[in-house]
Amino acid sequence: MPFRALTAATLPAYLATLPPIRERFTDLEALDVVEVGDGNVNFVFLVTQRGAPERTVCVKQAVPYLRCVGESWPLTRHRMDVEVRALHEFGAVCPQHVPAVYFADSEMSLVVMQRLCSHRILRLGLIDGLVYPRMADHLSPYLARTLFFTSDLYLAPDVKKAAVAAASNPELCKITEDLVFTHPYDDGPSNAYPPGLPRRAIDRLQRHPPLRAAVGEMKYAFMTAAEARLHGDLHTGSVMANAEETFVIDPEFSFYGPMGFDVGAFIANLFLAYLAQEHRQREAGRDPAPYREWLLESAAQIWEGFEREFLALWREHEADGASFIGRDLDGASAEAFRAAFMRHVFADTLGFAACKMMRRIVGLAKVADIAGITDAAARTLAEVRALRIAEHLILDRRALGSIRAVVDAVARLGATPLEE
Ligand code: SR1
Ligand code: MG
Repeated sequence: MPFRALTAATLPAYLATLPPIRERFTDLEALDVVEVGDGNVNFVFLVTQRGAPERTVCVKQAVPYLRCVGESWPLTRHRMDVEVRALHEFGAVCPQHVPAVYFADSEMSLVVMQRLCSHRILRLGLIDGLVYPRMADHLSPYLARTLFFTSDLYLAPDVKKAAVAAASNPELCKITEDLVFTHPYDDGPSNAYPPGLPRRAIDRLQRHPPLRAAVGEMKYAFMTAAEARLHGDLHTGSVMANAEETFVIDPEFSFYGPMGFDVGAFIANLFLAYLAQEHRQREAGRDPAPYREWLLESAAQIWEGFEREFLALWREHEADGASFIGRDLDGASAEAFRAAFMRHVFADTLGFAACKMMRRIVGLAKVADIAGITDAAARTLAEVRALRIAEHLILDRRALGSIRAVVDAVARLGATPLEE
């Protein structure tokens, strides 16, 4: 069927033409459809049979432009093919944290998938101050499994190279190259400076050679280091969760890139939530300390759990003695390489986390955690602190020896006054 953009009114008739979807419903005349997409890129519909809430699916369609800007920003519909493939590949290695795909239509740039009925976008829950007790337990294996099983540490070299080529996603990567790694630092056209952000804080990003050089290194790694298949946009708006379950959604930015980009993206968003919650918790009449401690502890546990599980998968894979570096003649070299590899991923994680934090303050597409703070002074304070933390993380990414040192630094710099 040639492409046409669907609406809540036209979707039921389209679904009725799809045998695998038709059989999920017993009354196709009684479908309620609501468009719920609140992301920047696509349209999302929830379809439910009236009187049978268990008969429900989620439909996501990519239109040939960027949703949050409109038709003036054309964007390839190929992103839906990328997303569907990523959902299949991530679902194959981590089914408990990836929504099931029921049907995909490449020409219509559309996917029909599992509806997550009792789950909420994580960012919105965090803004409301909800604790997700399983979040770190779930995100760590998600990251470890998706990154390990798509890497050269697991795949045969020819299979991996073919996978890199098949996952090419140049248009969406270009968005990230511009919005995360270029425009925030060169006063680019897409920037949106917050009203209260002091000029000197912006200059610190844009006229500070050590920082520009470090961001350049991260951009180069993003563009060249095809280490593993990434989600590519793993912020807290790309996760749906409740107290028991966690699902990672929306991998339309997926491509083969540096592992630390996914880990760093998620941790960065927890740090931004941490900064926002000083004000948000007080505003809600609560002591901010316990919730903020949970956020930082979660960030630390996600890195520690990721590292532990990634290494366990790697050691298990090489248990027969065949290691990535070749025969381990002294019995210690394979472990030495693993330790060096994890130090590299850790430094990348911090560098990418920093870039993600900086772009969310001065660039297009802000995070509601901070941008939604209505008290102007409190918002500005969170923004200035975010930039200070980001600068420290990126400049000292190779010197910061542990995630515990990182969260200590976030707590310290996250308590600094506006004027320093
Ligand atoms: C132009 S799209 C803006 C942002 O939304 C997505 O979630 C990505 O983070 C992208 O950079
Ligand atoms: Mg998205």
